[in-house]
Amino acid sequence: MSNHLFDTMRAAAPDNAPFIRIDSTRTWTYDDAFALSGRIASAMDALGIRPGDRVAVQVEKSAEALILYLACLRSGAVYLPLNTAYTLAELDYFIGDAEPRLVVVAPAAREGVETIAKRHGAIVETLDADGSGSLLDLARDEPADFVDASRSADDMAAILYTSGTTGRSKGAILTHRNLLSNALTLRDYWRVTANDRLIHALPIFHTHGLFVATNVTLLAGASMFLLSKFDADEVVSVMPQATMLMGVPTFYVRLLQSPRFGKEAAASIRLFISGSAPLLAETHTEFEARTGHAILERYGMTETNMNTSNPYEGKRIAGTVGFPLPDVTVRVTDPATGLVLPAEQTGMIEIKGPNVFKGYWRMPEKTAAEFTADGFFISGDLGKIDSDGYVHIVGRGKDLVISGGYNIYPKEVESEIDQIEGVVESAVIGVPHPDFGEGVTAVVVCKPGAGLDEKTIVSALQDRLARYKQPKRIIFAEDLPRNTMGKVQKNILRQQYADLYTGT
Ligand code: MCA
Ligand code: AMP
Repeated sequence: MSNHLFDTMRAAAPDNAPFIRIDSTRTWTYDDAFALSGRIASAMDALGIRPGDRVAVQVEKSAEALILYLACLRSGAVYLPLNTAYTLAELDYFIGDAEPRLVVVAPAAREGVETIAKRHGAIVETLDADGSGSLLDLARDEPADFVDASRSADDMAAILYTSGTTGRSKGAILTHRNLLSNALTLRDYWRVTANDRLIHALPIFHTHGLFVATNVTLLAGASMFLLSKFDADEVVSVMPQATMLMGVPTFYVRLLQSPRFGKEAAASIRLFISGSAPLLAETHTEFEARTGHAILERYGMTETNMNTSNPYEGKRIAGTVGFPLPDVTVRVTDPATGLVLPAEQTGMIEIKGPNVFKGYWRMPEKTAAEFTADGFFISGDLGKIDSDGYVHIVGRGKDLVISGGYNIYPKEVESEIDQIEGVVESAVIGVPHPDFGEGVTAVVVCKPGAGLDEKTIVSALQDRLARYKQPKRIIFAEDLPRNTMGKVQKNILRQQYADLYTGT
């Protein structure tokens, strides 16, 4: 029997080598991690989890949480990570849609989640940030030598939910092939080896922290410093022992604000990588001036894993996302005609390759709508490929805000605001924010005398939307600018409030 992704991870693990470094006294070797993953897989088997069952996980970052992901791969379960910021209202949708057999949450969240889980026929176990909880209690006495489920390249490994410009979130199905092919490509492209020590400060419920950072580390037999979250001070402290950092642009903006950060702190680092949101050219330039390192920017999506990367050797050009990865085809088409455009012309970025997902969970029509007839995934990003082959992302064809690397779909926020008593309508936009890149901003039209202010709106959203989706500022307006078709002109609003957070 073979397990497409996990077999390769196991084969890449060096004997007796560190995998997860928590601090100077606590390290998980590959052997430790694989043994616990076997115990957890055995415990899940005893709970009745079978290959193809979904396991939804909303827990704080920990070594045990990463090992739970490995346990799911081994047992053939489909791993479904959920942002810890999601409210119960948001969770209800994901659990109802994915119908997981098992939901793993923090002990403090058990009661609330159990009500939802029961309604959808799922069982609940717990895992806390310190590794305690009912799941590991069950795993403790189980055997470590689990017989891995047979999984082929085309089998589902994970479902990651991404919001949509219309309607509810869609679960992107990632197969064993998608994850393995992309991680091997990145490992080789970025020259990651068993000698590397990655600073892992990203959340582990998204592609960046889960697949890019973790799978690449595993497939190189490298190790990682697992930090619970990004804290510039902590990152600078651990840096002298590390060789790589992966982050969203906000990481680099915040590092540059730290007086402790500079050439000396970065002396042992061989590679700084940025992605998930556009890295400002000025951040790239300032970082290079301060440290001598050109940040390597790459471009990906939940549906496709990573598509392009600036080169390891060769020029890393600020404001570009580099070249298509070796096994990925990237093209730019005319959004009106679908015809492929020549170099330097801007259009829709489309992607094809083993990295591209299998489809949206139980949404065949939505899946079909996002692929071209010849099998390219339509990214929704506007860009061009220059005459040297570098890909540039120049805008978004989709109504999306990216704040600190998290995606926020305005439609979702607008429909929550519009339900508030006294609101006539709203438009949610992203405008430049010095820390988060874009700041979620709502322009709201109220009924006369509604008596709404910023505070009442924010508190109405509290239990409905994750904190990072909530507007940082709310602006009240008499009406929204519309074009002759009646469509709200968000570009006008973006221009009007462009200086809201930067004050320039
Ligand atoms: C936290 N807050 C945020 C964000 N994060 N608000 C807007 N955008 C955010 N990203 C809220 C907090 O709840 C808090 O609210 C207030 O803002 C300030 O929190 P702060 O302590 O400054 O935030 P933090 O905890 O330091 O987090 C900021 C962060 C974090 C480090 C940038 O958001 C982060 O790790 N982002 C990475 C996201 C990521 O991994 N994206 C990859 C997606 P209050 O104080 O009012 O309660 S994968 C992807 O995009 C594709 C595939 C790709 O290409 O990688
Ligand atoms: P997600 O839905 O979280 O997978 O986010 C994917 C989106 O993030 C892409 O469609 C892009 O719009 C954006 N993105 C990711 N990496 C970059 C980058 N390096 N530069 C600009 N945008 C990026």
